[in-house]
Amino acid sequence: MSGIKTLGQFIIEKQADFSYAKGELSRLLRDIGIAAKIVNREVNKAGLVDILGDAGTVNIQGEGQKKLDIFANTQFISALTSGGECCIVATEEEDEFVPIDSPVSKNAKYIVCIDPLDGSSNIDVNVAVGTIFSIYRRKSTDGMATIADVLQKGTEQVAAGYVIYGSSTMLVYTTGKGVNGFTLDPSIGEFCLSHPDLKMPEDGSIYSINEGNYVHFPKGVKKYIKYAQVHDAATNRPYTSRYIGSMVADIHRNLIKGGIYIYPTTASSPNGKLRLLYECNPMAFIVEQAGGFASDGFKRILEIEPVELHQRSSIFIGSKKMVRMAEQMMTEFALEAGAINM
Ligand code: P6P
Repeated sequence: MSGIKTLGQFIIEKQADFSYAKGELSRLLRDIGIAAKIVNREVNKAGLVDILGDAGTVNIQGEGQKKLDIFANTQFISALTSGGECCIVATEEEDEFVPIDSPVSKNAKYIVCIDPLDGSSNIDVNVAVGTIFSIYRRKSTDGMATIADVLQKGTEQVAAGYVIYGSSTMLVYTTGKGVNGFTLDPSIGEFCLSHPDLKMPEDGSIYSINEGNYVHFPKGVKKYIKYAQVHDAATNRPYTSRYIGSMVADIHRNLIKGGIYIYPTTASSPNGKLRLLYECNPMAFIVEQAGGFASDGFKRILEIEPVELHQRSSIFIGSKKMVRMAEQMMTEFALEAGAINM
């Protein structure tokens, strides 16, 4: 095992970095890693067993649930329940938050917000999907944790991460001291450190957006897309358009190569499509820790005050210079429309 550092070894090694480290956060990250390996096993053989396709149910988002959505949701809730470090799970797949009330969780200090399987509509066509998670410390000090413990700003996160089930399976996470990536080695069943201290390029030439919604985009987004398509060698334009339809995969690629992912308001998603608590906040924490930036077009994602569990937001996330340019164009038109007072 010389030279290999597993996720478990890395977590213990870094545990000293946590100002309140008594091992709980380490154990919580371990629990998430275990569930990710179980989900990975099913995702990898999805074409061979009866786990493809629709579950025949609809989540609170009004989205048809895939069998793997339900499977992944169950696996993460089960792992977090038996691990004993989590007192509430807020998941995209459940209408309400899930209180964890088990003998081993009596003194649990952490809240986990999770999208168990993001991009699941891609599973049936063998495109990368992902899990996204966010970890907060509970604020309340007695009794059962409540919704107030869940509705915390993104700046309050103590950790965040994603798993990408792609050509290889990777777990990428931060505890606020940089971002590290681990690749699953199936031969030993361990996530092994493969991308230490990930840094997002400050600029890039990849833009990721569903241009099929162009007619409904805000003017600032339309201007940014046209800007991306202008021929200007000095600024590496025209940019390359890359949109997988799986946020984790698009952001992971942009994290490594540089780029911007945008999901703005559209006709069908007037408040944005992506969920603040378990998609935007964790990805924003990770990207900012790697040197990038995340905005709703006007305001830093991590500063948004959540008011309800399944709250949605626009998101512009990626290389800092690209996000700032897009914000500039959004603000230009917002001023015109009188939407904001500068
Ligand atoms: P659209 C998947 O459903 C998801 O939440 C993200 O992973 C992805 O980037 C986006 O929605 C795709 O949405 O409307 O472009 O199909």
